[in-house]
Amino acid sequence: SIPLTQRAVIFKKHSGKLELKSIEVQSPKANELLINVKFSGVCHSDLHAWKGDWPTKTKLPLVGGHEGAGIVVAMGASVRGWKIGDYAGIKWLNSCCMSCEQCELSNEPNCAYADISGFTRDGSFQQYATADAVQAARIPPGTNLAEVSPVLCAGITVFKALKTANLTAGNWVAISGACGGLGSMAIQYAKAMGYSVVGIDSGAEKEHLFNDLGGDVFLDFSKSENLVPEVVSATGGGGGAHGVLNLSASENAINTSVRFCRANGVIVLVGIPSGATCVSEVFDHVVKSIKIVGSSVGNRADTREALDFYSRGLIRPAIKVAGLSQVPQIFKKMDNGEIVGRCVVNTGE
Ligand code: 8ID
Ligand code: ZN
Repeated sequence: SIPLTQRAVIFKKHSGKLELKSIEVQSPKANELLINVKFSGVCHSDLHAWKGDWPTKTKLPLVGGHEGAGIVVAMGASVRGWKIGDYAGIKWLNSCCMSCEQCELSNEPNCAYADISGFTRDGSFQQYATADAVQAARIPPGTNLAEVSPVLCAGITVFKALKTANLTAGNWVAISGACGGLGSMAIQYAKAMGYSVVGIDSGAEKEHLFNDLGGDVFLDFSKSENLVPEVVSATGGGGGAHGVLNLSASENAINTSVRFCRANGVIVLVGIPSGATCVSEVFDHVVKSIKIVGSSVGNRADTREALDFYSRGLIRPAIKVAGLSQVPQIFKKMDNGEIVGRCVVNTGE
């Protein structure tokens, strides 16, 4: 049976107290599932939402979280194709309009009417959360819900970013922010897609994780004098990586990364440091004919495909599981760049 109240991490104002409180369980609207969230990943976007440091505004008070994996316990009258007991995922894109030009072209994350979990609506840092049944992720029965949760944002996002980089098997991809939540997934998707990986991050623990996950060359930004020639030489001297993913929340990292891309390569911007601008020297940009493109999460097909990599054992999220009550401590470590892989919270602890 579904309880009337539940545990949630909620905040009333930006950078304010993150309270573990008992709040009401919502009823699903006609188009929605009610999902008993078992585990939720903690994404750096949750930290941005708590700080309120992006131009778009969150709802307040807010329950954050958008990597929630759980079980369908109720659904609205117009839901089709789901049944009680199915495994389902709460994603960043909770719903979109499905009728605007962007949705029609399958660019669902770019819908102007997008409703965002843990941002414009309450998310997965609670035991029961609602999700539009059309956008909710379908997770196969028997899946390890703790392990799959980071696929629901980090996995989908980096998989779509790699598709956007438009590489060929054997190409080099440079990943800046390689051993945080997104990076630790990107290394594995990139290897599974047949690419060679240069990872940029810092510290011995992250270097160890990078090697464990099958990365090829690790460069420590805290020890490097100049990353540009180091990436160029690590990638065989052809002028840099064929593709660059920027997965860090560092403006400096972004502006360095545009300089180690090979001619005709693609730089994909994913991390969103507050107030940052991307600076690319026009001469270089033109003469090397590089492309700098943004990429925001993924659509339903990207979701299905990213989950399929996990189900087939091609990727294995590097998670550390903690209790829901640990969200404040996790945010603090994340702010200091100290998270190795992805932290996942158990909503029951
Ligand atoms: O759809 C999207 N575009 C999307 C989806 C999900 C997340 C965008 N994001 C954004 C987040 O909002 C955040 O801005 O991607 C960024 C990274 O999210 P994350 O992977 O969840 O963050 P993390 O776990 O804190 O990892 C960041 C890594 O970057 C490294 C850190 O050491 C950490 O491992 N890093 C930093 I800070 N500075 C660096 C630098 N100068 C750096 N790595 C390389 N060079
Ligand atoms: Zn996220």
